[in-house]
Amino acid sequence: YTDPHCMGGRDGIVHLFEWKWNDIAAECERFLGPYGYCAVQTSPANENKIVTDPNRPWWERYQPVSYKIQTRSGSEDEFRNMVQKCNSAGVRIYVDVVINHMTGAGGRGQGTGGSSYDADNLQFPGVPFGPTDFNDGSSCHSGDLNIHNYNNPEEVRNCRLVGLLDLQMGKDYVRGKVADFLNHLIDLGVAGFRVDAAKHMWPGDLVGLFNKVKDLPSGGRPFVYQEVIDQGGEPIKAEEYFATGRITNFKFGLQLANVFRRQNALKFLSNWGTGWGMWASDSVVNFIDNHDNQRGHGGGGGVLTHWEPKPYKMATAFMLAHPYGMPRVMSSYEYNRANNYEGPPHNGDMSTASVQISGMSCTNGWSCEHRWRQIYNMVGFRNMVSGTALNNWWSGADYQIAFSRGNKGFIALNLEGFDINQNLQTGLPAGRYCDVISGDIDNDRCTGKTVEVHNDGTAHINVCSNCDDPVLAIHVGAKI
Ligand code: AAO
Repeated sequence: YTDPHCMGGRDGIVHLFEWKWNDIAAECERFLGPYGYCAVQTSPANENKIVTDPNRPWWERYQPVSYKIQTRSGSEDEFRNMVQKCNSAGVRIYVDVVINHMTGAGGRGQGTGGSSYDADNLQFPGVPFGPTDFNDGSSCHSGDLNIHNYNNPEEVRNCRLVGLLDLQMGKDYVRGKVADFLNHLIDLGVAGFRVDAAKHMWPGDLVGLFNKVKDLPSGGRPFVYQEVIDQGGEPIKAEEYFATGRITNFKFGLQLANVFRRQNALKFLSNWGTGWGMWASDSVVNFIDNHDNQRGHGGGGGVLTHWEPKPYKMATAFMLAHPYGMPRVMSSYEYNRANNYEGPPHNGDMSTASVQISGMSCTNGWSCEHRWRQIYNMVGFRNMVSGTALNNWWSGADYQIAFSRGNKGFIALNLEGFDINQNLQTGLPAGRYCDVISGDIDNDRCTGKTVEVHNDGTAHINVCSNCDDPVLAIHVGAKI
């Protein structure tokens, strides 16, 4: 479950949060394939509650009504087309699967696929699920059936997360219905799953569930990464979930936020990874921010987001240059930050607006961080250095570091108030290289800075200070 099934050497995931299936299909062909992303994490694909107060919030998609593939992102046919187009472009699809619960308690209505539901009576005929398929007072002893105490593992698993009706994943019938959904996604060509709210399901129940999930048509187990918010303070530990895949690493972004906000020295990153108390490299999916914590939901705020572009780009460059773990790049949309519930850019009827592209940028409210040069070029860097170790670590001051990746790539980062101006060992073969942070390689010439590497692998490295992009990165794929 830990193999991401990436096309040779790639390993970058982009979370195209709230994107429509037709737009993802187009993006795979015109950008993600050509620029070397391994995979897309999509928003939940199954039918969800239509929430009108507030009006169509992004989080309505985390309230399932059925496992029919019909949401604001599109129909099952559009979903199937997206997976086929992306696979043909060498880009895998991982689906965000919300399988711990159904809608919030109370109320009745229809979902985005037209299925009715009655949460008052725990009736979800679109699956079907009925009252005996949900945890109740016999397994949840919190009094009001909700989770209040994260220091009580039984409460966290058997009670309701923010009031969401909690499925009994220990029941074979429930596992069967959820497995049918996951197997249907595999039939459509999906390569893996982001398991929402995994902390709220017993690890043994997830083993029982995935035993019912088939191999991929191409062979091997689906790639699974489980959302478990573990920053060290609770009895539930992310490593409890290793039998069914990787885990989302919520320590990663918080620690890098401290460093790139200059609250902890850059030079201490010399042992980044398990040396900082994090899990093994092939057990994690790492990220700077995610859809929850970029808006203050989930694992607390405090992370860097695209609203702080300078440290965000630097931390992302570091994540992509460093060999530890599998990186996920967040791709967001703009919204009034006073209303953190706001859904994606939309048309008058609240349907999701298609992404408009102008040059390399998205224009109509989509942030498209994955299309920022300093980010997509570091995805290219990461692919080029795949499989090499980190060496030639250098630190010229508390906030100046540089390192190479085998004889394939070299990066320098500067958060001091003075420039890096040094002859450094790059580990690279002699030649002229384009700095892929300040520009691109275009018809065998650099649109940004050029770096001359001498026969002994050294080069004069100059990195600005107090500038927009105090990072320099070169690799053998950007040699002229
Ligand atoms: C909405 C409304 C609710 C309403 C509900 C039902 O907002 O008011 O009651 O509908 O009608 C998303 C939104 C929710 C939304 C939900 C359903 O975020 O606001 O509720 O859709 O529409 C916990 C879970 C984690 C979860 C996170 C949000 O463990 O799995 O809460 N994330 C996923 C999705 C998320 C989604 C759901 C789950 C539900 O990514 O988008 O919710 O499908 C501690 C715990 C964490 C816990 C957090 C927040 O975190 O450890 O496990 O996450 O609290 O409750 C330090 C600690 C850290 C701690 C943190 C915050 O950092 O180190 O451990 O402080 O206290």
